[in-house]
Amino acid sequence: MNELKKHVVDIQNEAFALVAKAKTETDLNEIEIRFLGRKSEFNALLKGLKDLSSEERQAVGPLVNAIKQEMIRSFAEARQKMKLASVDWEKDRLDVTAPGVKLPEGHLHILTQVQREIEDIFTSMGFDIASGPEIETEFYNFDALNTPAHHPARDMQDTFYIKSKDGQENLSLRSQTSAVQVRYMEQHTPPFRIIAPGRVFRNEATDTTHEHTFFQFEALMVGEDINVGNLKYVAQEFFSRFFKTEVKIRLRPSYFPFVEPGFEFDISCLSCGGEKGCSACRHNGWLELGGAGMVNQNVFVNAGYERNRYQGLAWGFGLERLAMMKYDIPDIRLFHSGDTRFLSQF
Ligand code: FA5
Repeated sequence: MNELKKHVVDIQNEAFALVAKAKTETDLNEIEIRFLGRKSEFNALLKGLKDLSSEERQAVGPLVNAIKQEMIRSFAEARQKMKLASVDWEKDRLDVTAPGVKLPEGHLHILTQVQREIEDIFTSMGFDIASGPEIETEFYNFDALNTPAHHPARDMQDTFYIKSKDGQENLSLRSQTSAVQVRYMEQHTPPFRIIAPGRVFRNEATDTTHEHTFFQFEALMVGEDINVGNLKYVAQEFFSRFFKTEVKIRLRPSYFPFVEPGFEFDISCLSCGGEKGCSACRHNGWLELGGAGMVNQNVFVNAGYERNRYQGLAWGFGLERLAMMKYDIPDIRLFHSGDTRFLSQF
């Protein structure tokens, strides 16, 4: 029995000696097959254990198994050493000071950027920011704004109506941010100045300048001595800062039921400065921007104010149209297209 033990240890020593001398992985593979392979002497010894008496098996079995594990470990260790020896430390060195790979990152949508810019300019002029719901009652969207059910001006804006569950309220997707006016006035006493940016909806066919879902912002300034001069000044200041160039303002008489007098609002052409006219302004020197006017006294009464106590100015502009002018964007439908080739430019 002792002879068998000695023989197993001899095999182990021989294997270890050869492993120590091995130069390449191929050498190691050969030695491994010779000592631990299916046809190896060691394997035959292992298989032969079952023919021994149980006492003999108990005497040598654990030793043979331990030696097998030792040999397996020594092959793995030798392979690991060879691998480390083959690394070119200079070439494969990790330069921890090298700049990393920049991952693509998201950014604010161009309309959000423009909206924030508008908010910054107005808040720096002392305006607060107000908001109202996108699903609006007919009262705030039309009636309170001096546009009752039978009024022909309702046809100016094609509205998406919504059936309310209880049939009590006539709900619609608001067609203009002017809907915020009376909501705000019911809660506040003049003097105040606010802007109300937000999403509006109109049931209309889309083209390069019309969307069914778009953004507007309303400006509303109410006090005891507000006049059209304030409107012109605030507008001139805003547009010059927004477009970063001196802009002239032109008001043309127009009609909106909630203002009196009412105006269409033009700014001098950004491309030609309004001097000579160009293709951007259809050769007339002016760009049409939105509606404005002095708040109709009926609107104040609907908000609970005393008639003729206050005066106010109001205007409403399309946010996309402003962004299109500033960044020379040819088609309004690009904003909501989700096309990253467009969006990543801003
Ligand atoms: C109004 O919505 C009035 N509430 C504006 C107003 C406010 C007048 C306060 C007086 C006092 P209008 O329907 O013209 O007006 O729209 C105003 C602006 O919204 C337009 O000049 C345009 O810039 C933008 N706009 C209107 N319809 C669309 C549309 N379908 N797609 C994109 N922008 C639009």
